[in-house]
Amino acid sequence: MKLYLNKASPYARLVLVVAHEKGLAKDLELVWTDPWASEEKLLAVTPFSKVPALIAHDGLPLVESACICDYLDERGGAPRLMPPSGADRVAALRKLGLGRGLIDASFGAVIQKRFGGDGNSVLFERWRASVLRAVMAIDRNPTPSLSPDLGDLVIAVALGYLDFRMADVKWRAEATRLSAWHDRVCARESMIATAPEQ
Ligand SMILES: N[C@@H](CCC(=O)N[C@@H](CS)C(=O)NCC(=O)O)C(=O)O
Repeated sequence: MKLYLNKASPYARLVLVVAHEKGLAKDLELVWTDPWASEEKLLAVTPFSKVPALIAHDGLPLVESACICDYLDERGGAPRLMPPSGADRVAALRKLGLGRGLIDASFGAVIQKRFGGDGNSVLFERWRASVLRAVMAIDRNPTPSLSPDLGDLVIAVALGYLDFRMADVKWRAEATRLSAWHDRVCARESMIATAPEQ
């Protein structure tokens, strides 16, 4: 399988974390690309020129991080990162929704600042406010687990992205329990191996 990615993307990092957790990292050929440059090699795989994108085991492309994570979770066999049913699944979905929302809001704010021209734009302020509210909503939930399911991993990646790209958001002072959990979950091999870079 081929994974198209870059070193700063939280969406690509999530897919790579899942691959590590499922023991599939060794089966991935990593293709580093700049999605903003709309390179031919990436456009041949995805019409959106976004990372992550995967060439799956059948030789065909798969896009969108949620779809790729689902595919890898099934392909890597049991135990599943996404609980199949019951209260565990609902809890994982709850975390997944908040974690994905946090990635979307923080990535949106970062991109707005980079391409929107005016860092104080309405959209930037709106997404930044969502980021702060989302961290507090996650902190109000039961502490994420150190035997992480997919929801926990999304939250770990989302908070890592805040540290990487929005260091001015002092979330650790506001959410100390979550901060302590994040330090510990970041000691996992999957998180160390995928730490973001400029
Ligand atoms: N919904 C997509 C979002 C992927 C995404 O926006 N990736 C960014 C990098 S973090 C990208 O490639 N952006 C290039 C662009 O929007 O043109 C997913 O979950 O995979």
